[in-house]
Amino acid sequence: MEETKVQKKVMLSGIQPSGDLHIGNYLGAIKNWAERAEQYDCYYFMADMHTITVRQDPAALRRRTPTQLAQYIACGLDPQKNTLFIQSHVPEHAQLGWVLNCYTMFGELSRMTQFKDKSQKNADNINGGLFTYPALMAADILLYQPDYVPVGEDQKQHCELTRDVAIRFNNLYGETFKVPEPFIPKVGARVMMLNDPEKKMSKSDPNGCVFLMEKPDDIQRKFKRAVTDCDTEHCVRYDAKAKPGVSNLMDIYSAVTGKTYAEIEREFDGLGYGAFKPAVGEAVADYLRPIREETERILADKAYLQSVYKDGAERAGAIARKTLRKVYKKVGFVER
Ligand code: ATP
Ligand code: LTN
Repeated sequence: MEETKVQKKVMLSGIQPSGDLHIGNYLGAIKNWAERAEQYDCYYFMADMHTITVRQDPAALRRRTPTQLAQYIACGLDPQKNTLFIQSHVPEHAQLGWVLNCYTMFGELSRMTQFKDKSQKNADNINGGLFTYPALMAADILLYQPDYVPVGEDQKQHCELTRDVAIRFNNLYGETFKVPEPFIPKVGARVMMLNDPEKKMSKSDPNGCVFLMEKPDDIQRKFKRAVTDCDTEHCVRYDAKAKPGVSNLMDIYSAVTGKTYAEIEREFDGLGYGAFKPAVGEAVADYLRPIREETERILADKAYLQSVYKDGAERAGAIARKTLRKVYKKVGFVER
């Protein structure tokens, strides 16, 4: 009997190699990628073109991009089964990015909270790229016609803009883009700084981050020092509003152990923060150990990494070219 081939759904996401990956990036995005790598047809890339919206040290960027690839693989993304590539290796991202810039409104871009945050942090370099960045992100996504975009909570707004741009384009020119959905985890979608639980953990603000490559002792030290809440009860209880520090630690602990909030509350009943913080530190250090060791092993083989990103760019390029050709035709560009 002839086997019917079921078309897998497509997932796509990217992370900027603008700093070392931290547990926010992992729990908000990569964990979801890795857990679904078998079920979906997956495209994951290093968003190097996005990083230059903020000044980068070129040597550091050149080093971080393949390191991030090694981390993707170490987190469980098999390059045979997933298309892993570097954004700047597939020129169609920039090409579609330009087209979509012309279908993204000034007002829409002005409302993006990431733009507002980053222009505040980089007041001396509020460049055009920082402002129009969501149009490039829309291109990154729509080129591959994905069903889902697995990201952390902070990227939801950009994903919604992508949907609006896709719908606008489809309405003007007929069905061109699949309209994708963001895929946001239930736990870990917004990991907060350990030293300031009111602020999102962010690569460009390394104090308070726990990095994937950190050694267990350093991880332990950061968790022991984590800011908890100055309430009087001192008990481990989930309440994101009244107890943001402890709730953040509970999110992290839940994500790495699979325990529910109720189970965690029971486990630390009567023990207080003094016992809870080192327990979270230990759980995170244990969880990250194999990822760090595997990353180090993969990083030692430069030729392998090169072969992965070369192959990835070829596979990604083949899909991207098809979509771009369709778009160019629709808007009226003459075929070469
Ligand atoms: P930058 O400071 O350069 O903006 P970042 O640390 O905020 O970097 P991004 O490259 O913007 O990280 O994000 C990569 C992915 O990780 C995105 O899907 C984003 O939603 C997710 N992510 C980033 N920070 C967190 C966080 N604190 N909690 C959960 N997910 C996060
Ligand atoms: N904007 C994202 C990174 C990013 C991305 C993408 C995520 C660039 N292109 C496409 C998902 C899909 C960020 O800053 N975290």
